[in-house]
Amino acid sequence: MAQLIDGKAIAAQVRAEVKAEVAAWVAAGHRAPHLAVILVGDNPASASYVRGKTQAAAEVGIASETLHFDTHLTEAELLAEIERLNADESVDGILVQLPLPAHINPSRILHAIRPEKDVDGFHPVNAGRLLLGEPGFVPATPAGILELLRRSGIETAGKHAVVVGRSNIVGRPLAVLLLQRGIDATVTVCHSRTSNLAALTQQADILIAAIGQPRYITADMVRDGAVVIDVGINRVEDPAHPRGYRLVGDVDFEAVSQKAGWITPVPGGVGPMTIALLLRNTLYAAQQRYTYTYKARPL
Ligand code: L34
Repeated sequence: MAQLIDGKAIAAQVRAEVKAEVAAWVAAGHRAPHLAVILVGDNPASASYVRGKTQAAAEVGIASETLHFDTHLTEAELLAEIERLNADESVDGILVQLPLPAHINPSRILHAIRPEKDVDGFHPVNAGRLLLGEPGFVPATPAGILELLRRSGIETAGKHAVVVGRSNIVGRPLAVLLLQRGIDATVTVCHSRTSNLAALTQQADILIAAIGQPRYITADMVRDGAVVIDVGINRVEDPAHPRGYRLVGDVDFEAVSQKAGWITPVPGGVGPMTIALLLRNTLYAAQQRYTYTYKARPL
């Protein structure tokens, strides 16, 4: 039976650290860090994640505002809004919640955010810095996964990490982070066109599932004692549930938790870490500290 990696508890610890640092920053005479979140349209999941972000910001003393626009907002209008926030000296961090409506080109929007305010780390300048191992903003979900491993005392050096998924938000940046000096994993990246996926996942000491398919990773794909990190947040219909749906990950938790050594639950795993690390990035944006480094050894 796997040990649970309690993302909810670890995220609370990170938030407490951010809260203390924000308090010290403000006590030193600075204004509170300020995050602007842009939400376009009415995707209920996006609205709920954004609420989670602004609520968590308030709890740690970060000022935030949500700019909520109708789904018909044009790309030009959104670009104008970003230009306004780029120029606003009182705004430290800008986040555009994804996905955007189909008529808006997400790259064009993300490229318009000043890299110094890009707390999501999605701007090509920050992506390039990450690739080169230079100081920059690291996307919150991959950074959160590294914190989960580090704070659980899980060794990464010399381990075989298998990342399933190659998105710009999770898979790719995570693979690059795992290779970073001080983390020192050996990394395999798999995706929808990988042949014989199971043969690769079975070799993982650390298996990260970021596919976006409910319960895609089954027990036969996992090595005994492996560390399994489930990034998926899939809503599946469940009439028995008060909300009419249930959240399940990309991992078949029930079966895989019998075999893995460590596992993250959904909900309560990676999701809360994404929010906690966004807050940390926002504090760093205010402090103009565009980096953090990971220690190879646990805290
Ligand atoms: N720009 N877009 C931008 N940045 C991001 O970092 C995100 N992401 C992903 C979607 N779009 C984005 C998020 O914020 C996914 N994501 C996210 C954030 C938080 C949670 C899930 C996804 C989260 O809080 N999950 C909870 C359950 C929430 C619920 O009940 O619905 C959990 O325990 O997993």
